[in-house]
Amino acid sequence: PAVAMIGLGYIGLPTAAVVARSGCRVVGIDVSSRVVETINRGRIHIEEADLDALVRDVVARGLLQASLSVVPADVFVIAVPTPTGEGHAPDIDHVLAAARSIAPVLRKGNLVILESTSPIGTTEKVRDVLALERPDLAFPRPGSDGADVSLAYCPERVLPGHILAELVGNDRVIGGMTPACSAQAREFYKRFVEGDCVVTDCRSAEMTKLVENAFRDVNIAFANELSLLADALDMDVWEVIRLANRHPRVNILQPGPGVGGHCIAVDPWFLVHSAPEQTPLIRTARNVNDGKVGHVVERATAMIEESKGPIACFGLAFKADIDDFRESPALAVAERLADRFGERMLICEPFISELPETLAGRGARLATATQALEQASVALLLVDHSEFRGISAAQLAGKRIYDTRGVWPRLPLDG
Ligand code: SAJ
Repeated sequence: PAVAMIGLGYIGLPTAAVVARSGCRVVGIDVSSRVVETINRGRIHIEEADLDALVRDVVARGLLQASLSVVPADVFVIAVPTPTGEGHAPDIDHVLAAARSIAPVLRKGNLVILESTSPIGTTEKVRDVLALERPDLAFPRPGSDGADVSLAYCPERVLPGHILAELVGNDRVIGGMTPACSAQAREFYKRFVEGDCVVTDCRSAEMTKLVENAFRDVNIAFANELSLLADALDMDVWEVIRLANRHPRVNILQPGPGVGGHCIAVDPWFLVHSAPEQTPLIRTARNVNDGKVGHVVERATAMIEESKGPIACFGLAFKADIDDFRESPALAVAERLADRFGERMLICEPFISELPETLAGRGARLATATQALEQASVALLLVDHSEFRGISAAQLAGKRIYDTRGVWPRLPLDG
């Protein structure tokens, strides 16, 4: 089949490339002319392992091309951002705009798939938008047969850094508007997915995606709460979690400076927003994780006030070995510390060549890990990038240390 991928971001581009590799002709549509031009040159605009070689190959073979405008196709896949707005309310404007953009080229027999993480009920809203724009076509409704166009919600669930492997290997939830829609969508995913393609209805699929990320957020919040408790009692949270996880039915995730990225820090709000009264735990987990930044700033400030000389901050990204700074707690901590101590701060971040203005403007300087370790009297680990994991006890000796990720060797001087 001919496939149109709407949105060529962190999910859309790798998915388009993998679908193209399976032998489909794919046209990727994006609103950014820079993105379209980059891909048509066989290049990529995001950082993701092995994606550059794959895109170069499928573009060279004529299987993938990018375009600013929507073209007719057999399958339309929508993978556009769904941010939160005022009061953490979900914003599905990009999804509805994508639906409007494909409406004019829709034909009988087409399949429309929504992959964007979305509040429960969004696929039905997409259907209503399409039905309004195309009164000449019959769209599916649960419990009735005979639609001209099929519609399904099939959430992406790939981990940044491992996207290409997980796109193929992970199980996939296929939520059709009707069983016939599910069957058609399943056939599409079977072309490139080696994991199981499990069929359900679209609302269950929408909720499943949100639940997966909320589960992880709640588990990390538990770990972060334990880290506050351990700090209050002057204990080592990493040691306690490591030991507790030796129990066959306990699996606690790792504390850190907070939860970042555009998924786990955002999606649980979609659930809270759809039933605020019923979701105190999910909301509290969000607040615990967001609150961790303040705790780290407070503890680091106390340590910095007791010392003189440069302060080294290791990492700004939202997690290890990633060039993504969206909702990054590490960046938030560094910015808040820079308000008071900017002139003393040396920032190590292997994924940037220039500091953001929020830090540079407050006097902070970019440094290599070696430079920072030579000069600093306080070392603050915010992101466990591979490069920082290798820092030795000898390199840290004589400094005040705050390791928010629990990866550095423990020293007697540990804060
Ligand atoms: N984090 C911790 N402690 C941990 C694990 C993570 O503090 O033990 C922090 C990270 O440092 C980071 C944040 O959580 O700031 C999120 O990182 P992550 O690696 O947990 O997840 P993401 O946001 O990169 O990707 C998640 C994944 N969801 C799940 O694992 C349930 C991925 O499979 C989803 O596809 C993705 O969200 C998405 O797009 O929704």
